[in-house]
Amino acid sequence: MAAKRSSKKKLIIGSSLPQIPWQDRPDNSSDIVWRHAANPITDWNPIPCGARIFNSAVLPYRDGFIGVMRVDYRNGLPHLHLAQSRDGYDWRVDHKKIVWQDESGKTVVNKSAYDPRLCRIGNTYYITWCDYFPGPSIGLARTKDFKTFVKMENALMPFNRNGVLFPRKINGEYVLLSRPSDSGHTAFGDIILSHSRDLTYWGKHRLVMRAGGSGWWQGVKIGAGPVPIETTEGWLLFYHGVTNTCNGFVYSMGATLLDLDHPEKVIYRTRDYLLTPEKPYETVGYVPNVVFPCAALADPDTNRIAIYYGAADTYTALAYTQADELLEYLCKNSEV
Ligand code: BMA
Repeated sequence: MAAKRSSKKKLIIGSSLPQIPWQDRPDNSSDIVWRHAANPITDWNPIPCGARIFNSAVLPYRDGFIGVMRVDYRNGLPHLHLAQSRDGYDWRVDHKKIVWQDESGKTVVNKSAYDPRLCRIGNTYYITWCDYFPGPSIGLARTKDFKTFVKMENALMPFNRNGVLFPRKINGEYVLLSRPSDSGHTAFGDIILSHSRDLTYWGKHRLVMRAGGSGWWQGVKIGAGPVPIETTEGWLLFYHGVTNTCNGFVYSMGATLLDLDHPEKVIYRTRDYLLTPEKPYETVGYVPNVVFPCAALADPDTNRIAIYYGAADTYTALAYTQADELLEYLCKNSEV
């Protein structure tokens, strides 16, 4: 799995990541996105207090990787736990949940927290997640050392899910993607973005993409996945698209390319899904038929991208793609 260096045109903007988790596409596959052969990388009851770890966030940190994991407890409530890994596959997950403090250092108690995303802006790491306000809303916290976590003002009020920050300011402002929803298993949802100068007050809301399109896989609702990857061609955003069946929702993954300076402008959007529940760990579990991407690692030197996704609300799994092939595919197979 050692990274082979490549002479391909560099598309991804960012720091080299030679230790990116990686497997070449299997010889018998022509898929644009392919699964890690040893999926899933977490199993049922992974830590004493936790029944399942899935829909989790990962970033490179020091000489390995750091994770903010969604851990669902045996009482059904989700919480966020810190995790560390040398290789991105084998995770040491803290047995205690992350403790937040407010700006004055006082402990903040959360009823629940789920679907985290982890975003580095400069030397600060921001966590966004679905917070209990009451009702789902976008929680926001920062840390510099993964020891002290400052819970900031909630970015957006209920009901809202899938808050995802861009990894740098755009035109001098922070930008946050989100998906306004209801308090339950929302049967609608579009991706919008909001701007802020100080990460406290958010406004200038813009519609990015609506659910729907020519296929059914993203017809009910869509939501941003991992933190967008900056490329020379635009922001590459993986997202989930949901369809409804007689047996309930099915969550698949697509991708879109957003304009670098005006990310509410969609350049391309996948017509067909890139990943849909097929494997037993995706089709069978606590909630069957879910693939839910929450993190992506990218290596500019090789155009490699590793995507972490939750499978069946039970497992953590990995998939891979090549940025150059994916962008070409997006261009040729776009809704837009
Ligand atoms: C969504 C979120 C996700 C979950 C998905 C499928 O509404 O709650 O955390 O993976 O449903 O159950």
